Amino acid sequence: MLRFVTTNQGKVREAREYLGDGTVEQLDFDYTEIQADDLATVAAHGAREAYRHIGEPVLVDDAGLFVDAFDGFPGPYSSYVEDTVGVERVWRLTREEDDRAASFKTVLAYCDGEGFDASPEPVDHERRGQDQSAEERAAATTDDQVAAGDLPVKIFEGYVPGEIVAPRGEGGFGYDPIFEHDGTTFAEMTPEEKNAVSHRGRALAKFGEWYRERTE
Ligand code: ITT
Ligand code: NA
Repeated sequence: MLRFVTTNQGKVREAREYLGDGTVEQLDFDYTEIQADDLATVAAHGAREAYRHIGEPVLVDDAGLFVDAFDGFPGPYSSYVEDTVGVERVWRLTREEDDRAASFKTVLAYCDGEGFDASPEPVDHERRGQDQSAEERAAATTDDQVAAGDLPVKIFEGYVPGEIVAPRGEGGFGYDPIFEHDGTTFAEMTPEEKNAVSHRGRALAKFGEWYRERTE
């Protein structure tokens, strides 16, 4: 059984919607979120720690909201900013800007203690995501990768562009009410509708395809 390592029920709902009900179990383990300015480094670290803790296959999901006008802030600090500034005030800050473009990104990090076949070139995650436009970031989120480090960790990324708007909708979680994609906020979508276009849905799609082959 695959353990989805998160304290966030919303993420688990979306993963189940995507991967199927009986395939994932939540592991409510609060791994150490190291201070790093990119999601993949944080997620890979978390996956190793969670795997060492439980000794079974784990999937960690580290996500962030990147506001273009703020050079990608809050990005890897999205959780902290939600708790301190709050979603409503992120909207009010962004409202002052002419450019309200933003994007969501998810990094899934998988670890089962084994190595991986045909590993692609390791990515220098420290350098990624900085000084990049939304287009460049989108282009950078295509391939799965193996993170450098002691225990092998496989990385899958998902990205979705959108715009920050006044809060609308009751569904979803986190920043969903202020994130609009194609005229609809994520909080106005059903979980299936959100998964069909979201950062997490895209990352889960790549992961799911790969994982089914690995476990066949
Ligand atoms: P875990 O680390 O335990 O998985 P978390 O909620 O802290 O749970 P993240 O660090 O990945 O997860 O999330 C960063 C922030 O972004 C946090 O405030 C989330 O609520 C928010 N977030 C993540 N995915 C989101 C999504 O799909 N829609 C809206 N907000 C999201
Ligand atoms: Na977190």
